[in-house]
Amino acid sequence: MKRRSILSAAAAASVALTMGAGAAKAQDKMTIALIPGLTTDAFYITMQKGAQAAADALGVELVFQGAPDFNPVTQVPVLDAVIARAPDAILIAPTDTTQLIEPLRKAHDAGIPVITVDTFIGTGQYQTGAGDADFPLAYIASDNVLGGKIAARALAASIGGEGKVFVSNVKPGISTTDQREAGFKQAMAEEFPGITVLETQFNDNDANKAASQLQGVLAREPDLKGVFGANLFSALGAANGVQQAGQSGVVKVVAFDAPGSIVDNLNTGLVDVAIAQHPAEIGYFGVVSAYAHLTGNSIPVSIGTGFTIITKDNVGDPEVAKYIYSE
Ligand code: T6T
Repeated sequence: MKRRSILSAAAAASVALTMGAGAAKAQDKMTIALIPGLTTDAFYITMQKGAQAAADALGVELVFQGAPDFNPVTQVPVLDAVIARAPDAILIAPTDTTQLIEPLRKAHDAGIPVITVDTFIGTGQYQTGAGDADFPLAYIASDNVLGGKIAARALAASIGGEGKVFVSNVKPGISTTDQREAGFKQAMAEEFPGITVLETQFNDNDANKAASQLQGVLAREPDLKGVFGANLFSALGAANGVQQAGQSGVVKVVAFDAPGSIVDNLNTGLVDVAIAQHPAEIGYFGVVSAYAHLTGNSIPVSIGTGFTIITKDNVGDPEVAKYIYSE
């Protein structure tokens, strides 16, 4: 009898605890973490704004936590700290296709759904049952191969279809910039036989390094016609290098990404074309997708967002200028 009453008291306490936890949970806001490639990049700041807009609309708490540079060595500890806080879902721009697989698997094994935004792990083919990196639920990003092809066509048009060009890029192993370079080279090879693509210069996301590399290439190849800057810092640096060499408007620059400074660069003719991604859209649909999954809905495994091509001629149009990134 005594034993029975202790058991039933324990059972009652456990029910009360469960109900208490449930009631507390119902009042708690759902928490979605967004881990960018780095925190001080206008691209990810704009993505955060889009994510926040969706979070506000859905009554979700958004946590934005990242590292100061684009590097798996600094991103993984941030991810570990986020996993320890047990958010309801993680949105992340992984900084390396292979080095983030195992760290992200920890989140997956802990029951935290993972969606990658901007960049992917593995091949970016998720939920296939194949390979060791198919566990994220979805990938939301620009079509970066297409972006590279658009850049090639724009640069080819700027230089009249002939001459030497090169790609200023970050480092191998980043899905987005690898795909842009691949798309650029593919379009050049297939569509512009008069153009020679020189060896890619890798700048580690350092605009100063990209500027001095541009000048190094120009010293070796004085008839250089153009450069494709494959992300914000590569493009900014390559354009600065062209300017420092006194070659503004002579060596043509096609820039991926559209920070505020691109407006001046387009207007002065230092940059011919800027390919703006739609990072706010990526962040918005990242949060909406996580929310849909967490509330029992199925979600698309891949969502592609668009580009806006910005030139001197259209940068004054508010419908175009709205795609310039927030700082
Ligand atoms: O180009 C974006 C992003 O898409 C890429 O993955 C990394 O670089 C940027 O953040 C721009 O700096």
